[in-house]
Amino acid sequence: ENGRQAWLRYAPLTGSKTGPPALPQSIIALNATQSSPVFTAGQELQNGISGIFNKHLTVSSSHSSASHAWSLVQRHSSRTHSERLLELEVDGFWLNVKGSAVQIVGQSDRGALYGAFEYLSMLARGNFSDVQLVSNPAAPVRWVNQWDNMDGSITRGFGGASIFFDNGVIVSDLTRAAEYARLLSSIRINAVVVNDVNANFTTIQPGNLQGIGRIADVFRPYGVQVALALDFASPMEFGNLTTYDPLDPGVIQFWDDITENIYDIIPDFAGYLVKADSEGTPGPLMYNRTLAQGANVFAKAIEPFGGIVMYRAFVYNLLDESVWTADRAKAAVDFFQPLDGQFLDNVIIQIKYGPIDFQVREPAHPLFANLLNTNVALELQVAQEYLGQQCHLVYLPPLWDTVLNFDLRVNNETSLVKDIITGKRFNRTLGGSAAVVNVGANDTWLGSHLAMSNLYAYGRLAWDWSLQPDDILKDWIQLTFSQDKTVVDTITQMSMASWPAYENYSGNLGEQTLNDILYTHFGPNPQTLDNTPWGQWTRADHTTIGMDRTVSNGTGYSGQYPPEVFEVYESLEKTPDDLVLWFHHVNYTHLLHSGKTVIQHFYDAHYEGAKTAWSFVPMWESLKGRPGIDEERFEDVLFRQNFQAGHSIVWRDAIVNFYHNISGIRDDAGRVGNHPWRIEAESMELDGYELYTVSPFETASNFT
Ligand code: BDP
Repeated sequence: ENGRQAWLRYAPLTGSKTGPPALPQSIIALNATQSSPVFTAGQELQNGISGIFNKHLTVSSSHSSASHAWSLVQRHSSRTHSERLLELEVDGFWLNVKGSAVQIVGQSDRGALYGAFEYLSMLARGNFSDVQLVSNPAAPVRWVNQWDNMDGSITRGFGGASIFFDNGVIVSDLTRAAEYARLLSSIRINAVVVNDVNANFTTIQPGNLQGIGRIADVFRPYGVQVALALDFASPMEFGNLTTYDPLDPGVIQFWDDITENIYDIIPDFAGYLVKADSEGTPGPLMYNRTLAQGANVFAKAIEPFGGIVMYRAFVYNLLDESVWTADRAKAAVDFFQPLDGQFLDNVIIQIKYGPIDFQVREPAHPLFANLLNTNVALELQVAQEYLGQQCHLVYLPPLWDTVLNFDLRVNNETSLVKDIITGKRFNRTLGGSAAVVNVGANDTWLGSHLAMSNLYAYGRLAWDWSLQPDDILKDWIQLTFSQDKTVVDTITQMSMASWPAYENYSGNLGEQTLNDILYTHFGPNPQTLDNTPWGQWTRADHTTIGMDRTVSNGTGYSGQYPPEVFEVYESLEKTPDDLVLWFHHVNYTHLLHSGKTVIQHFYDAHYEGAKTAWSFVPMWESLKGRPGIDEERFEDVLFRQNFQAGHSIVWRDAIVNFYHNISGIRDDAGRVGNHPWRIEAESMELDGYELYTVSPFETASNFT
């Protein structure tokens, strides 16, 4: 059990009380050509049933006399099937289980495959009930973004090298790419951007485009389409033009030609992702063109082929010194709101969940409330860049939930972020989500078995944003480990406690993640937060802390929200504790709604968070030998939980010492600076070690 099969293990059922269900005699995959997802569905059902029940079923592609069969069809015909099929929307499926007679009908080829995966998921979880289920996606765009680079590295990759690229080209062995497509398809992801947003023009050079075509070929049987991130300056860097001005006829021609080449090789190519004018990347602003003019060049080129353009809202000028003193959180609305309505219909603005950058807590991005005539999508990060880099267990859906279910009150009406991104709130036809995923060549994919719950949950949510984080988790645990109640309950408890714990020991009250912002984005380094162009500011001094983002006294960010939300955030009194330092600059002695002072909250939260992380070790240990908890994965997870437990103490002590030193305010509970049981490195005598000045000093064992 090395984790490579993730949640698609199809292991024999353990801990199930009921016997096996009445199983059909054969599988009929109707109209299935070899590279079609319907064909894949037949294979997957065959493998799944064989793994779970040790029963081998034949697969055929035409109707036979078998009465107990699965039929998979590409498109429904209302003559032959129930009325409910009329409810199917794009990519939807119908699953009809009546004992041993099972029908799976997809609205499209991949819909049929989704239905097969759904049926297998039920069986693998020991759910043998009859169902009649119509399932449709919340939105058409359910993408993942790889941040893989052509040299084989992965930006913020913590799970090994790229499964797509090496040494400037596409790898010859795409076995892992096909396995990844299988995982994605089982959670109904329909497209992957295979290269990093900080794109390199070499990806679209002819030789590499052929390679991208090979990736598309291994993805196709799983109904997953390929998309590419573009380098805005390619016309100059590779097209030999003297400009990349989006309105220049030569540049327009360049993108038209590239697009045509791509579709020649990949007829079902999904579209482009564009990071422009962001952190120093080239973009239309270079030529005083608007972001809409930039986006629309790609949109026009790709429109005849049915492709779309995901244009990222993560636009700010890192080199502009004024962002150091102004407020980067405001940049996206400042840039995009005036352009609302100017983007073509096949452009989607891809917006991170918060206005800074995947922090442990951020308010919902105000841009969601400012684009009423433009398609939008949500950008999440399965990669735990700021959230422990897969060395810490942090189950992310509870964090995502704070944004998805946030009511932005646009025009004083209910406007949940989840209804805005699906297009429902403002009647847009295109919308959805993308998640940054850093799977790599490691057998565990993400470098950590437990981190895979985040990828699984992302797909499930992208299909249905109303699902509850703990329900998704339980499905994942059953598929990944077993149905054993102790296993399910324990991992659920650990996972659900993990994001609050991480927030407690890494950055509270909306100060963001207090980690090393200059380089690693890992581990505590609160000193690096202020005065950087990245805008993760806390504005802490000896007596006060927090960023005043009010209209009355601060940066004016709170004014980017609709009136009802603005009124809450503008007021120190009304702002919830968990975002108070995001919006307000207060004394360390300011009393929170909880009745604690800010500084005492820091101290308590850090001790509590570390204690929770610590408790994960005995919880995990208690699962040793239980059904589904094999030795290999047990040891691997234990190693990581021990690391997290230790590192949470590093976090705790670094942060509480930092604020203790800077504020000079003592901890009511007398813990900070008081470690009677601790053996300092300085008191040890070890051969071969020498003293070293640790920076920042707060992370050292005894300040030296
Ligand atoms: C930041 C990452 C950086 C990405 C950037 C982005 O550190 O590597 O390029 O986000 O989203 O969080 O473009």
